[in-house]
Amino acid sequence: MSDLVERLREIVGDVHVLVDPDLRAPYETDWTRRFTGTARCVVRPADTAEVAAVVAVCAGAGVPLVVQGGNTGLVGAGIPTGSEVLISLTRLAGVEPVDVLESQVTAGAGVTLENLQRHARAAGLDFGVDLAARSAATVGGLVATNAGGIRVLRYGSMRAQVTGLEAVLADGTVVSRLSGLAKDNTGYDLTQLLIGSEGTLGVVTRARLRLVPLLSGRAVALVGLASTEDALALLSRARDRLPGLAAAEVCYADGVALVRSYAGLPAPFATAFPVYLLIECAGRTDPTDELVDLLGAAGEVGDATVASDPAGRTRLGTYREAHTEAVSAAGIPVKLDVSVPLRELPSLVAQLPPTVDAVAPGARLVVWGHLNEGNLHVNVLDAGARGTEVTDAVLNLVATHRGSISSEHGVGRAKARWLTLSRSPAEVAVMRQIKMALDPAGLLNPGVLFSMGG
Ligand code: 2HG
Ligand code: ZN
Repeated sequence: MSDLVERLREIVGDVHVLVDPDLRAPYETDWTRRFTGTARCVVRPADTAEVAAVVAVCAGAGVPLVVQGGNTGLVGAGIPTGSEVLISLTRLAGVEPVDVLESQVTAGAGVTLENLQRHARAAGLDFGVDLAARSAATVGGLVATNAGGIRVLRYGSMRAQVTGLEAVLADGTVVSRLSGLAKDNTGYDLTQLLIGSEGTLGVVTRARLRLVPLLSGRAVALVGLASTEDALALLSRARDRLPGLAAAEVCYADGVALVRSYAGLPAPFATAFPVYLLIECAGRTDPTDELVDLLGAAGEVGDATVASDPAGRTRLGTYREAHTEAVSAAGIPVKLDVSVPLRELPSLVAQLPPTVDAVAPGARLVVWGHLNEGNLHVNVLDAGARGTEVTDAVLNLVATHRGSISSEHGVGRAKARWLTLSRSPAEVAVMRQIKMALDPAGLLNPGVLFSMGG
């Protein structure tokens, strides 16, 4: 056994260094099965001190590292390429008692979103980020990718929830800022720099997180509409008239049909619609009436159904939330996650089918997303060997609409070669300088964000 593996075993214990290919396998392929690679070994440290020691040993040996949380990422950022040691942070699963006065909590990088939500709710509070992968996605991964999800409309993305971080830098140094001060203007904000850096600048080990009020009054409406324009018009009304507006999620007929056959769901309405909008309202009291009033007065609404009981809300939410699973059950998709200014959204939606068809005839396009942020999840099934062409065509189309090539999933390895469609040469140069300053040997997540040699 190599000297490096022996030293890693001394740090974390024999059983937490996985060398056997069968034991490594679950860490080496992503959830979609699209990204796969080989790690020298998988290391499972238990705490910050062990993470720091692992990083220091690898840095001393000049061995690159890949950092992984719940392995729910969608851009290949947590998957090794061959020579790396993979650090899995799932054992950093400790969470401190909720600080109700500050409305904050400190959680380890390995705490799942679901456990964090449960912990906050037990203290009468809630967490401002929610997404479908909640049972496996971890705090460290949410921070590293600046995760978005369905509540961005109300609470902002992960960046807005983090008041401080503890992280291990590329040489093993620990930086810690967990006091959670609401006001703190003392120079560069390293916390915000690390958020969304996709494991390229440091390994997040703990996060101090802001909590939000627990709103038990909830109502969900599924609305059938004729067009994306109508969905935007209804969103605009909802923003104006619904103080409790909590989410506005868009999906389309093809995706809903796929979800229905995957989940065995009935048609939501007697008539089929091209576009569906899921609107959620939340408040301290039941917001059903305000939602029903709005829908009754909105000329765009083709049909609508509203639920305020938990089972009914989940039933309606499934038409939207099961999209990712339904797509994955149908094949290995090309997954793109883009955003454009809202006024560009209808034309982007209209141009996507011919754009994909031109480079991958016969491929199946499934589109859904977070309407308020102009964020579309563009999934393409049956693209065969044309995945790169599909990615290239769609991301270039998005760039012509002044959009972003990654709205919430990150750049990872999947989009690294297209980074310049969203970032100017001057911005990329600054980003590279920051990377050089914090990780001069390029040991943290090589190939993520910046393409290798590019
Ligand atoms: C969602 O909003 C997630 O459903 C996953 O961001 C999107 O699977 C996808 O492409
Ligand atoms: Zn999303």
